[in-house]
Amino acid sequence: MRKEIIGNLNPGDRRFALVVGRFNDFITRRLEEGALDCFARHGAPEGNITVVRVPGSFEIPLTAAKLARSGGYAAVVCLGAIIRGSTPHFDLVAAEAAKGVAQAGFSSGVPVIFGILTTDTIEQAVERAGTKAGNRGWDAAMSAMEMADLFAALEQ
Ligand code: INI
Repeated sequence: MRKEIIGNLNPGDRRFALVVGRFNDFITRRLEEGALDCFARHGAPEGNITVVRVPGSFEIPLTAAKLARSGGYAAVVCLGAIIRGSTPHFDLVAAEAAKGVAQAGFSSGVPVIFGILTTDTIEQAVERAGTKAGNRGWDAAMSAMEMADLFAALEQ
């Protein structure tokens, strides 16, 4: 019979880390609120969530890799906001953040979730941070719970 392995949206008693960029914090605070709300509404105890703050998205991958390698977390959620309108080096920061977050997952073997907005305008960022287009922080927390549960199932 066909076997299917899936992760459920169940945090259990697992611990999760959030790495939050302070740059564009009027957006990243909303992403953080969305992620924390999502964990709470799915039953994760507040004490099982650790929030780590870094200057900007460029610093997120290194920090996420350190947390992921620590062995203390079932998944690491990366939250940042890179807005083209506000920087000439948008492409550089965005590319490094995306590559780095992926690398943090590969090198640690722990799910590291990409919740970093990369938008052309501030309006687009606002739309993805709890207004018209949902909240990417919430979505990232969902992915973290699913991947953590999936990885636990894959280890059995
Ligand atoms: N960091 C961001 O998270 N978003 C941005 O839009 C951004 N801009 O505009 O430059 C940004 N830059 C800071 C960068 O992430 C580092 O913190 C900084 O370069 C120090 O290494």
